[in-house]
Amino acid sequence: MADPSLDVLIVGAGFGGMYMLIKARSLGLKALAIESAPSVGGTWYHNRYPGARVDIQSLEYSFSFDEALQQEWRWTERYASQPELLRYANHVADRFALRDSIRLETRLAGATWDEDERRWVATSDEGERWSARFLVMASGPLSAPNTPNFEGLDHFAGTTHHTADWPHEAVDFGGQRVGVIGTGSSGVQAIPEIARQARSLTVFQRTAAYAVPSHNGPLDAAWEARVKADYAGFRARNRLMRTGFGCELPPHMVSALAVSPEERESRFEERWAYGGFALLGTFYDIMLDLRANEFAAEFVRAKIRATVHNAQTARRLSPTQPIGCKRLCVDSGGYYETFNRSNVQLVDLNEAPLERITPRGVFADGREHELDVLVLATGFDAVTGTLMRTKLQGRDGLSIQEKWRPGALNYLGLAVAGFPNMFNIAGAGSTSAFTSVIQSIEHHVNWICECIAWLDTQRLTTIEATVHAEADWMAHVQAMAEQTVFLSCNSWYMGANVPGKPRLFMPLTGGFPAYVERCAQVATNGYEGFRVS
Ligand code: N01
Repeated sequence: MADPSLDVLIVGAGFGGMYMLIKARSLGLKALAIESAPSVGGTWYHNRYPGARVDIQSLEYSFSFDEALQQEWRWTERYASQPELLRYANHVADRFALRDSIRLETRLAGATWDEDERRWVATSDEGERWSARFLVMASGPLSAPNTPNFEGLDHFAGTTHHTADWPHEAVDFGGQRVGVIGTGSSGVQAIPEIARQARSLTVFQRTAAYAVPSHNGPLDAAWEARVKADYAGFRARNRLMRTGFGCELPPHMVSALAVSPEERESRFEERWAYGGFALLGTFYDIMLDLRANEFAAEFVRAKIRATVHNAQTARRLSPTQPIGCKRLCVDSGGYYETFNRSNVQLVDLNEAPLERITPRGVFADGREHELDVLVLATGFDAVTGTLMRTKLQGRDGLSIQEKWRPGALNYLGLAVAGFPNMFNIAGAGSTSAFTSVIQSIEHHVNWICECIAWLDTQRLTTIEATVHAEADWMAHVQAMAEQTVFLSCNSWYMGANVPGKPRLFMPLTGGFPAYVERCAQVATNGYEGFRVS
């Protein structure tokens, strides 16, 4: 017999799930979070490969909802490492006494909408059952590892690790011949660390990455004190930014096409010296106009040529797609310098495709590269992957797999027509992928909780996005993407990294403030675009 007393079942106990639990409790709702891992922390529990760290500054990539929390937590570095982020997640769980409402090592097997009861009935893979008025999917946009179907992978006689599912015991690369496939954010972070330890490292690259320096180091105490003197104001200024972060160095509202080559260069240099995503804000049109974008792209290519000694390697490491079209990689380990090491070699899979994995290594470039360890830094079945691997059934038996066959249909990034009382955190159709995701999580959870409180006040039991509102929202997401350079490359933003996945641009590019305003309008207008009963 399902427990009838749950108001909210939350799937996931990363930052999204934990904040949802905190807010749901504050409304007096009976909530439970289930988490498949043996720990809270979500992405920061699983992605513990060497070099893993956040690509947004720690003072901005953290919760803002509680003044005491943000004052008392001390980040040690400008960009926090994975172990520190995991400690922070655990601190949040303890500080807000969440653990008794989190069921660890519990995986959602499926959930079905019961129309008669107007509740979700969910089961775990161990056969536990819950019934809940609301189902909140906080399972994370980057939580389903993508393992390409390489011929022979199962027969590799050495050890294989995926960056997104890294072992919890230390991996010793000392004396080992290591291969890394993949040069996105995870590969760019892991490669320098592995190169320092391994006997040899072979990097198999399909698409060259733009990596910008983070200039990471100990967190500047004076900067921390200044931010903490008015943390609420700092957060508020960040919420006005298109990305929800970076208020101390906002985008320069001048076109890259409108300045002299000397000014362009010196402005790029300033941002390069500052580090991180700031480079993309050197001119306002870098992500809007391919000509402006090319100036920024060429600036980074020149840095690659100046760094990498071997001209052919530098050429292979130089990306050709627009910069920022795939997520920019923020480098703390000296990514390009790594290719000057004598124990590192680069294999360009465009010149020499990866044919198969053999028991002894990788067959590419017309020969076998012998390896002891193979690291797959091949990313995620992003945004939809985790839900698509779950048995979710909405109204009239509609499965999420059927619903999302054409792509991740949604309204406001928060709801899906045909799936009443189900909400998504940091899902497709929201701006979360382009923001400091914790700020997006806070916004989504606040919106969801206000919605639940409103339903309760109105004595309503169900809320569901209409097909019409969903279609309009999808058209809006596509129209916004068309105004940018984001459609000019194959990225996980559009599902292009997973063979067979529908190509539909998933995140909203319109900027965080406009998105927040639209969500607020919907609520103010009595949840327009939703059917309530
Ligand atoms: O994954 P990716 P990621 N054969 O998809 C290659 C966040 N993140 O884990 O580009 C050969 O970016 C693939 O090649 P291509 C961040 O949002 C953040 O690195 O598809 N190669 C690519 O090079 C990020 O964007 C941090 O041609 C194959 C790589 O594998 C997101 O997670 C750190 C292949 C995958 O790159 C994903 O990053 C890490 C194949 N069959 C992650 N299939 C921070 O800094 C894939 N590849 C916070």
